Amino acid sequence: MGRREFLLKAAAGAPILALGSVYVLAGEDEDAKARAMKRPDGQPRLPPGQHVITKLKPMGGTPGEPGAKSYRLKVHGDVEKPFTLDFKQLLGLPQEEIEADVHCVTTWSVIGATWKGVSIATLAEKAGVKDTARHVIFEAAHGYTANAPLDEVVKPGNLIAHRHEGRPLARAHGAPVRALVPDLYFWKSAKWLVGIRFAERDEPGFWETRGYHNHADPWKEERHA
Ligand SMILES: Nc1nc2c(c(=O)[nH]1)N[C@H]1C(S)=C(S)[C@@H](COP(=O)(O)O)O[C@H]1N2
Ligand SMILES: [Mo]
Repeated sequence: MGRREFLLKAAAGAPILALGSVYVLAGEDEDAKARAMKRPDGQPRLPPGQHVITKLKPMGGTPGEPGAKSYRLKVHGDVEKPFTLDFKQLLGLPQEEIEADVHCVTTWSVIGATWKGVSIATLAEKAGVKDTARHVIFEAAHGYTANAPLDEVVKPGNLIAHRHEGRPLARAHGAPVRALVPDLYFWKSAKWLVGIRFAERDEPGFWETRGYHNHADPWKEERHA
């Protein structure tokens, strides 16, 4: 397909073939609709500089162990009762199914996908987070980390997710378990999650030490430092 045809199809919202996978560039209509919708906090559903696509793009990274059987999640740091959960124990905690939008710093957004998992607030409560904790460090396979303020992580709508769109999470998207912090750019949502560490001091993570913004609010376009 030539560039012109590609652009015409993209503008018409037709499915296009990109890098071997089919993505629907949902088109300007969908962008305008999502921008006109308001969130409960009054912000537009689609943050500035973003456009809507219909499904997650696999954005890479080095996958962790795929098996649910050997999976362990460590909840530790500035807490009274650190603990480790296997996958079965994670499923034994109260499960939440939510609809959440995600916003990737590369300018795509997915609006209204479903996610299932355990609320990070549930894990924080179980661990007994100390008053001195101010930050959360997500720890993933192969040393990937992402940091975020405690009060923006321990709140409703943030999950340790193991299902997406009614199916187990795909390996490319972090199976068996990833973080989901939808109100910050998606790089904060660590895939192949192995630890949640509560910390007194901030600790900029993988992308935050490579030029990305430490906070990553999509409505403020906190893309780069
Ligand atoms: N462990 C790990 N998690 C990660 C990454 C990574 O490289 N390793 N990349 C991040 C980035 S930059 C993005 S945009 C999202 C992409 O998630 P997706 O591939 O499911 O779309 O995952 C984030 N989580
Ligand atoms: Mo990214």
